[in-house]
This record gives sequence, structure tokens and C-alpha cells, in this order.
Amino acid sequence: MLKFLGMKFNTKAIHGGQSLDPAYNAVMPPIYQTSTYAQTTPGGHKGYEYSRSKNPTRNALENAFASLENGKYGLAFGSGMAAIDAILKLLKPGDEVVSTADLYGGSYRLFTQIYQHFGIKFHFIDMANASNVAKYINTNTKLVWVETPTNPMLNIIDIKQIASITKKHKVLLVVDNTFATPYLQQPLQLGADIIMHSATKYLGGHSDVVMGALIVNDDTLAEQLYFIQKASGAICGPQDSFLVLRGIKTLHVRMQRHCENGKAVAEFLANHPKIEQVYWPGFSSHPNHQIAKSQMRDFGGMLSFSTKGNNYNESIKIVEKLKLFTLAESLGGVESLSGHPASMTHASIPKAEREKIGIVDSLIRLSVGIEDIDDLIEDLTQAIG
Ligand code: P1T
Repeated sequence: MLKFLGMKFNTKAIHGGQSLDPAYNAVMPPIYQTSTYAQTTPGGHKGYEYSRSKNPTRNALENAFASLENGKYGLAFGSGMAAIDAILKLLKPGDEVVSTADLYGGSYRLFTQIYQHFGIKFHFIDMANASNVAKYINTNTKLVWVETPTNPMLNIIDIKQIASITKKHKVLLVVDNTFATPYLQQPLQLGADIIMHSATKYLGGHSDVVMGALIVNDDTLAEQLYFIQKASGAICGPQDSFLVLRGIKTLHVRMQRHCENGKAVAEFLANHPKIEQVYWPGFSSHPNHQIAKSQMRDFGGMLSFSTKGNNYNESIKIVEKLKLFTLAESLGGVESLSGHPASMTHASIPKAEREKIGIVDSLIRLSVGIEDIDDLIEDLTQAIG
């Protein structure tokens, strides 16, 4: 394995955790499309017994995940939700979780409609002021769930400050790093215990795979999660592992352009007379801009906005008229996407809860891709009118 001290991020994206394939020195890991491995005597061959437990293509990807996040262990799952599900299986009935109120609707749905039924209690709170978290921690609290930037409001949460609270109370801190990616923010370095990704998004980068990832440093925690991965079996296949590994090799180049285009689109919308508000952490007026500046390298390619007077019909007209920004679930691919969180990604959050955190019916979310910025602005101009 290529291991030298101080490998920079851009080099890690291409080489991190990788070694030449032992069979033919293949530069890219082959797609080991096999469920099982011949054993000369019971006990497996070079540690490989059955692909639910271990697969060489998946291992290459898991090593890349660990390397990118400066972590010791990486684990790949069949979706981001499967990765979240594996974390929640560390808990038992009676345990409590403190989570940011503003988060991906699917995470909220898994927490409230599945794990709450197994006796786990969730507190959804505003973490803009990190010290708020301490008020909700008691002897049953096992986990603090942070998404930053949040989906879809682009709120920023101070990871370092929350880590100082979770460490004091011996509670695990999980950071969903999907929006930022390790290019922009590295939560283990800021004190998180577990990093979670929907690798479907920027890590894969091409809207052709659904996948999840976890990265940890602690040996015991890694052992527990590997056990859950194997025992519950929500793994990803070798073909998808290959695709995400290939996507990761251009992560740094794509992210740089996502950030440039995201900034240009945010500024265009902020100056548009038909737009009420633009949510993007790069604005100095963003409530947690200073934290974003200190914990992120740049501000990313995700943003949300509302139309003047919070006009639902106006917003729907815009997403229907957009041509380059395809109306679709998901984000983080090379192509630009638009979404209507209230009826799409966040529909499983009750309307009253949704509106409390700012997901009004006129809110539009954009995943700004890496097309030519002039074409993206032209598309927005014709759609907004
Ligand atoms: O879709 P999946 O790979 O299972 O990942 C779930 C998930 C977890 N965390 C965050 C922050 C996410 O944004 C997602 C998935 N999000 C979308 C599909 C979306 O359009 O927002």
C-alpha cells in the first residue's frame, strides 16, 4: 500500500489506501464479482471467506474512505441509510439520541418511524448554538447526531464545540459529512467519533450509484461496526464499489468547481428581485458564516432559496421551467439538480415541524453541478423570469 507521510488531499483522492492488485499489478482494483472464495482448509483464503464479510474491491474502496477522512477504518454500505442504520444498531432500548432538528428527511424518518418503535428516544434540537446540546444530555444519552451543512437549510454546526461536550459526557458524536465531503471538512480531526456519508452524492459524484460510508478511528468502535456490517449484511456490491472508487479519484477537482459555481449561483440569486432569501454558508450574513469559515475549506455547491412572498406556485413554476437543473431527488453529481424539499426529500417530516426549521413550501434546493457557469445562470434567468 502506498504509505508516505504527509500525502496531500489531492494525492490521497487518487492513491489513498490503494495498492496494486496482487494478481496482475492492475492499477485499478479489479471488480471481484464473486460471492465466495475457495478454501484449501476451513478458515478462508487470505482472510476472504464470503463477500458479505469481505470483498477485495470493497476493501479497496473502504481503504480509500479511511484515507480521505484521515481515519483508521472505512466501511461501505448499500446506501447512506444502511450506514445510518448500522450506527443506530450500536444502541439498545432506553438509549437516547440528540439530533439536529434540521436534517435529511430520510434520517428523520428512520429515527422516528423505525428506531423510536424499538424504544430509542430522539431529541431534535437547534444546534446553531452548540452549548444547547448539553441541556439534552442525560445518563441515557449515547449519541449526538450532527449534519453540517444541514440538508436543506445549509445551517452550520460547530463540530469542535459539540465534540468538547460529547467527550465530557462520554457520548458518541456522529457527523453526517455528505454535503461537505472530506475535501471541505474532516470531522474526525475536529473531534467526531464517526463520520457518515451518503456516498451516492459527491463521493460517487456521477449519479450512478447508491452507497453509504462510515469512517472511524477507535479500534473497538470499528470492531462493533464491522460486526454489524457483516451480521446485518447491508453491504454494497463490487461493481458499485469500483464506480465510487473511480468517482473519488476526481473528488478534489469536482469539488473545486462545485464551490466556484455554487458561489456564482448564490450571488446571482441573492441579487435577483424575485428571490426572497438565499441559504448559502458563504455569505458573510449567514448566521454561522464564521464557523463555516473556520471548519470548512470552502462553502460547497449546495444552496436553497425561497421566492418573494414565499410563493409556492412561483417556486413550482421555476423548478418546472429549469432545463439544465433537472428536477430530481439527490445531489452531488456532476450535473445540476433542483429539488422541492417540502414535497420531495423532506416530505416525511410533518409540515409543522418542517416549517419550524425553515422548510417552507416555496423553498427550492439546488445542487450546483460543474457545467459552464454561464449556461447555469442563463437557465436560472429564463426559469425565474
Ligand atoms: O440516499 P442514501 O444514499 O441512502 O443517503 C441518505 C442520506 C443521508 N444523509 C444525507 C445528508 C443525505 O442527503 C442523504 C440522501 N439525500 C437525498 C437523497 C437528497 O436528495 O437529499
